[in-house]
Amino acid sequence: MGKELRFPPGFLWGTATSSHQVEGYNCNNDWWEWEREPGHIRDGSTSGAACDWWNRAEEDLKTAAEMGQNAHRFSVEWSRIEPQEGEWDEKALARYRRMVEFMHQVGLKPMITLHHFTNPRWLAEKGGWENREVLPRFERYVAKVVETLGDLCDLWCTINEPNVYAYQSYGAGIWPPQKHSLRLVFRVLRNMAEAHTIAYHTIHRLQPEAQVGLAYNMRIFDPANPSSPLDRSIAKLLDYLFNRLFLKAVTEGKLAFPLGQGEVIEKMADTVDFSGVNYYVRDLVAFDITRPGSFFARRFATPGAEKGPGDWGEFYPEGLYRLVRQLTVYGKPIYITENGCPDNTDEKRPRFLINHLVALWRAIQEGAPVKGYFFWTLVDNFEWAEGWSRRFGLIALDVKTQRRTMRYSGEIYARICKANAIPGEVL
Ligand code: GCO
Repeated sequence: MGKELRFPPGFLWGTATSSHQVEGYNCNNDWWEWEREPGHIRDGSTSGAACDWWNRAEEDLKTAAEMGQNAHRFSVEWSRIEPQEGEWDEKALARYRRMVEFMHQVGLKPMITLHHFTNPRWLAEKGGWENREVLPRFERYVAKVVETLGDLCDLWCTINEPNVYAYQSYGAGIWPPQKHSLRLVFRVLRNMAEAHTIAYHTIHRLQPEAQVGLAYNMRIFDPANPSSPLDRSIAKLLDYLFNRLFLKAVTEGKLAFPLGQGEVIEKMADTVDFSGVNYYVRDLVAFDITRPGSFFARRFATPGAEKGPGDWGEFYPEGLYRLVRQLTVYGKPIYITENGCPDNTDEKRPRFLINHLVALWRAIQEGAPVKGYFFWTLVDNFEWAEGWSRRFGLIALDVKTQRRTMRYSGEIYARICKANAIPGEVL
């Protein structure tokens, strides 16, 4: 048994969710239709009622608060509040207001994500994120949300994981609109960087005191053989393309190659008030001449290391320490906007959670300005193309009955949140 590891006073402890994955019956977005076509979702499932959050959010939020959490990250579903272009669903907006009011009632500070992978169908039909017309449309939507909820929230993530969205939807083509073109990946990323910039300024115009950032997915890429210059170069390239290129744009204000040709974009510089990072895994990277389509990279987990199913990657708690240390150079407050693991039986999650928090604690001891941690996720939810086959919750969900069962990892997290520390006996 070790000595307890304390976190700074006022540290935010939460969980993260996203609208389509939890609310249920989001039938006006691009995922809803796509899920129905055979072959798209691994287990043939659909989001359906999801966690029935549209009706049960309060029940789950109450549980989160009882677990000692004091914050919650969630997303607003664009297709719910603007089901047809330019037509607002005031009832849906009022529902979000009630949800956020409830968060305050039970002591959860809200962090709102404005775009988390799904798009209104009308937007997708007009070319979605490929089409620059998305920019004024996103601006109008963001303004509407901030006008409606701004008095209740001052922590905003504009876009969740632009890098993952662009790659899965336009590169790997395993998410709608299922395209395979690197050219489109970079076009979408450019549009997202501009949309982020516009959202940043729109939010600040309406709410000068707001804290605006992104929830940005970062992965550790280490050379499989550190003494091989080729492995090292490929690992560095992936790190640059995936982890740095987009953040460079929104901090330095210019589109470096291959996002652009180095052009400076007006008002894009310094448009993050905090660094939000979603961290899950590491990949070892080896040069592989047979894989030109994957930047000549073969990616795998350290032999013998704990990893997720399929191509999920290696669980590597030290990576959280390393990323937080890297982000410290931006000089902004840091939030871990997501961290978690696919584990249907909860065998690995308790250790995963504790080890990542120990790594985070170490970074904080060394001066990293980390202000909060959001575990992905509270209740098992609809895992995109993996459907219900991969479970991420601290609480297990029986999808048919909507019954919730607290997992052991949930009990551990509750002890940590309540103590604002990792208690010695769990170390
Ligand atoms: C993400 C996603 C979540 C996923 C989680 C597990 O931002 O990557 O926000 O939607 O469910 O990451 O894969």
